[in-house]
Amino acid sequence: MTNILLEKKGYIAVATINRPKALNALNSEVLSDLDELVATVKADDEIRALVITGSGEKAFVAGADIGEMSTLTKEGGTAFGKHGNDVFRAIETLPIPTIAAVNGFALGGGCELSMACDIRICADTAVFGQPETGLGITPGFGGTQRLARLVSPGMAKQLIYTAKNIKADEAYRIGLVNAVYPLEELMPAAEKLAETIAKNAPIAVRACKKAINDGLQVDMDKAIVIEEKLFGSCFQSADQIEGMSAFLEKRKHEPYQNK
Ligand code: DAK
Repeated sequence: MTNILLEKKGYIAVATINRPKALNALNSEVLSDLDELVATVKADDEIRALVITGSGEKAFVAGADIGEMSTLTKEGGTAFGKHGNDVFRAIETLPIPTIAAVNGFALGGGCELSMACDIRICADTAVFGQPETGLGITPGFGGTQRLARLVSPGMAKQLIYTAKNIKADEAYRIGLVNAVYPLEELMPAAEKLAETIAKNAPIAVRACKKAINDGLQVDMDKAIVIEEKLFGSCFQSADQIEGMSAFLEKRKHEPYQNK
């Protein structure tokens, strides 16, 4: 991958979008690198949680690449939007949990990338926004859909219609991020969170992600059935047997094996 650094640390991995000359803006090459990131993470059974961040101290991702988009035709724009939407959906549906560690500007496609992750935490220097209507376009990588689902529809509409950015404290207030840290504490906090997740039984964690994501798409009667099936699927796994045996034997469970 030309524009993404991937570092494995035990059972977690940290992917850093690394295109500093354009504040990590998403051009077609970065989108293709994200395709490769998804494939790499999916193929590696050792990775139990993924952190996504941006390189440098200024930006997570400052949006889709405006230079590349500026000359697109209608067909080209649709194709670019589809590439972004497909890869963001692939990130959203990765079996393992994902954490966006937002270290600065998360504008347009950057805000959308963070919203394709399961959990967002940010630095106190972070800035979020969907500036697209100010550029003559709509959000194109899922912003109209994910922002309206994550915060209230009214707040999403205000942010998108006004194209106004918000700072970290406001992002926290509206529930867009789970926590705000001083910049230097962001990555340690993100990695600690990922490690905490990675210590739990991976089969169960993945089942929880699927249950929450799939269940949110259907009515409660169907959602509960989704949970029932995923709950059942955990039984007779080595980790379920060990976890429950350890409780009954009043001892700490052995490290979970993802089996
Ligand atoms: N694209 C390309 N280059 C960018 C960029 C971007 N989004 N953001 C920053 N850069 C580049 C700048 O051009 C500059 O390059 P040089 O001039 O040095 O060559 C370099 O990064 C540093 O940026 P600045 O000099 O501007 O740095 P400042 O600190 O002064 O300002 C800023 C930082 C983040 C406030 C500013 O760079 C900024 O406003 N950037 C643009 C933010 C933005 O509007 N982002 C949203 C992009 S729109 C769709 C598909 C996708 C999308 C929509 C539709 N369909 C197909 C339907 C997605 C849209 C977006 O994401």
